[in-house]
Amino acid sequence: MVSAIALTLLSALPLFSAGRTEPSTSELSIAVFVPGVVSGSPVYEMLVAGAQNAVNEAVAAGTKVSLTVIEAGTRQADWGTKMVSTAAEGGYSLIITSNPAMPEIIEPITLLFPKQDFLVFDAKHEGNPAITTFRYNQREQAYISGYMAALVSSSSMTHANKAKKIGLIAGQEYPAMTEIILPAYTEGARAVDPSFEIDFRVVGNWYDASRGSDLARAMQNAGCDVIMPISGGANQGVIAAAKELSFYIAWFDDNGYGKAPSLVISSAIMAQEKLVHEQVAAYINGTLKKGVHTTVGMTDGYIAFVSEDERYIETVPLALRQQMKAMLARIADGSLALPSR
Ligand code: RBF
Repeated sequence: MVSAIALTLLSALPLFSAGRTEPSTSELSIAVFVPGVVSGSPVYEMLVAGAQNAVNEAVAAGTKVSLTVIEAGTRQADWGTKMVSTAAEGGYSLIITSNPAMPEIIEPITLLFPKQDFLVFDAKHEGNPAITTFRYNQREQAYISGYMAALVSSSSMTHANKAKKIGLIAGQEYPAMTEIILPAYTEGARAVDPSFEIDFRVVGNWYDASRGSDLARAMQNAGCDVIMPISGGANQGVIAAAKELSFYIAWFDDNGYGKAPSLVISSAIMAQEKLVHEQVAAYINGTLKKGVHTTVGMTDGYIAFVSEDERYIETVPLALRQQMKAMLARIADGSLALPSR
């Protein structure tokens, strides 16, 4: 039995059922299945917020729709059974989730519950009418991160060293990481200077902040002056190490300039909150295009670099910001094409 956890950060409590809801037949009931924990993971915080916003809006407009958030926890071996129980409850017209591993977990479940619709973000899957997927062009997202990281690492900024070396800490090794994010981060850095080396390390889970901190320390010791953490709750440990040892952070997924002021040198964001909001609203209105995959990116506004933030302007010198701006303009005008692999 899956437990639904009430997240206190969500304000519209009447819309958020802490336990199992028994919707009337005229009522839409939507579940957000979080494969992990929400707190500390930008992708999941945006997932929940986007769904909540869409439901709030629909309710304000008089539509009967409820939202349940289910945190499946960090034991990934349990996600399949937890997803089966969520579908077996039968009360949810739509189950929403997010991460590249979910379609494979859901695929066999669609055979058991053929009427159940699934909407999966940050994932790609085709050919199953019950599974709708959206992913972001993470080649663009990671390229712009690597570019800014290398600009800072090559600069005369206070905490930059002479080594042409930057780091990336991942929660786990998974195909989107090893085939898209890491290669594109490297590609972006080497566009600044081909001699850049990337120190890539893996936490082994998405929550161990003390291991995140240990890895970051070892990496700084090995010459990394900029580190990009993509490790969920373990990111906290990387930030703590950055504050203590003074190295720079390249933030990924949402705006992270507030995480460690004067040390966070970039925020390469995916507009997951906006996309989830739009697609859940489309589902509620009956206009969601089901059973198809869509990739969104920079030209349509779902990948962006946050440059209009005072903390970025104060931290990163003008000359570097101008180089970054010129590179972003080349992506925008099509002269630098970074199609997702
Ligand atoms: N990202 C997080 O921030 N928190 C997580 O708990 C998390 N769990 C993941 C579990 C699996 C199996 C996979 C494949 C990815 C996970 N991610 C997680 C990474 C996330 O999907 C995405 O790749 C990164 O946030 C970069 O955009």
